[in-house]
Amino acid sequence: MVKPDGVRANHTDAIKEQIQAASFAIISQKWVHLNESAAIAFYAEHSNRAFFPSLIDFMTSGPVLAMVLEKPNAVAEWRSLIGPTDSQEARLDAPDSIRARYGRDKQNNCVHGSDSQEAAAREISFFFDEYHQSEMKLDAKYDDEL
Ligand code: YYY
Ligand code: MG
Repeated sequence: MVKPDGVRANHTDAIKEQIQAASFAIISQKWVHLNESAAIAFYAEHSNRAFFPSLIDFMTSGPVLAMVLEKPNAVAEWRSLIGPTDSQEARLDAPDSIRARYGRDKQNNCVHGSDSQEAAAREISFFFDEYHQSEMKLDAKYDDEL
């Protein structure tokens, strides 16, 4: 997922180029504007953390681009391409990573990546199953660019 900061700063095209250069296939993609309940559901595992309210504000602050990426060992490969959670740490440890290049800090880190096969299955279902669509507002603003 390209998060609201990445979309706002127009980094989506550069990120997609990096995705394709790393030999991922983009299987599905969708613009979505998460509402509060959708953002809370997506990040439920972090609901007790001090940063949670701020994370929810951030994640609902604008549209995101959700994508299904395919590649052998995709979860680990994508986590490696995006780099560490904190963009400032990423700039030190993984300077070519997406978070190093386009993120700003721990919260504004530009992209999300599922952290396991199970999380990937859950998160793909969250964004792409009809059942969940009432949880979020589809944002057709840029659909012609997909
Ligand atoms: O999976 P990843 O995104 O790398 O990090 P998580 O530890 O799962 O945290 C999810 C999300 O929460 C992170 O991308 C930004 C935000 N966050 C934060 O704002 N402040 C922190 N100290 C830790 C995480
Ligand atoms: Mg995570």
